[in-house]
Amino acid sequence: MPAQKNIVILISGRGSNMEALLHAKLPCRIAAVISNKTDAQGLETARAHGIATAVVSHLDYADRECFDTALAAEIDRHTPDLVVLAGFMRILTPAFVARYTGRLINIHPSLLPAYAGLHTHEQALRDGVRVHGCTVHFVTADLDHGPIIIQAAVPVSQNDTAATLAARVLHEEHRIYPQAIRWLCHDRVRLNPQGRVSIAPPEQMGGPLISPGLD
Ligand code: NHR
Ligand code: GAR
Repeated sequence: MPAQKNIVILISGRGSNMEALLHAKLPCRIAAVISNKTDAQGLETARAHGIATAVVSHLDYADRECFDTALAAEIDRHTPDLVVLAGFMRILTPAFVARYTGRLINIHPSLLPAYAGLHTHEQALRDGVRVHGCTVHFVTADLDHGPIIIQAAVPVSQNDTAATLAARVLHEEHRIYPQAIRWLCHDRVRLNPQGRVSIAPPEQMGGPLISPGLD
């Protein structure tokens, strides 16, 4: 058996995606959870699971380069094979991203490339899309435009608010993030030298979603 990979999770807040990963019994070791915010709720949850935690506050650094250098130093103490952004809210510098090429992933609450950036659910409701969702992707310097690993789509109802839509998307985030990480732990998914995602066969094709449903 090859040695288990180490993963480091970066959070900024609630940490429900992190918690889904803790409960998923992944074939890897969660070496640490690091937050850029001292008051992130997810830190408590991680500690309750006996996982090492650290805070690297962006407020303590003069600029993004200095913050990212300190963050990388804290991450590297845990010699991670994979660095996982789970509701992490700071844009990372190109130098940071380059250091972890092929080992840095994010979950984003939209069907990328639609709705990069913040307030994705409000944007989707404003546009009147009937299908929305979430995306796990490799992180590149191009914000929210890195190569896509897995996506989940959900229907949008005319009665949705940003909160009800966010909850429907979040439920799927908690399903696809553990799956993506399991593939990475088993070396079934990788970022190839052409900068595209390769998934080792057999790939299971997902089903269609029609929204609103047909009569
Ligand atoms: N960094 C790079 N280089 N590339 C990506 O794809 C990244 C990234 C850092 C974070 C997550 C992303 C998301 O899923 C992510 C992807 C924060 C912002 C943002 O505007 C945008 C996208 C994402 C995360 N952050 C503000 C900033 O000035 C701060 C906002 C706040 O603190 O609330 O960094 O959506
Ligand atoms: C999740 O919906 C995640 O996709 C999103 O924030 C939420 C974090 O929830 N991430 C971003 O918007 C990144 N900019 P969590 O802290 O409970 O996992």
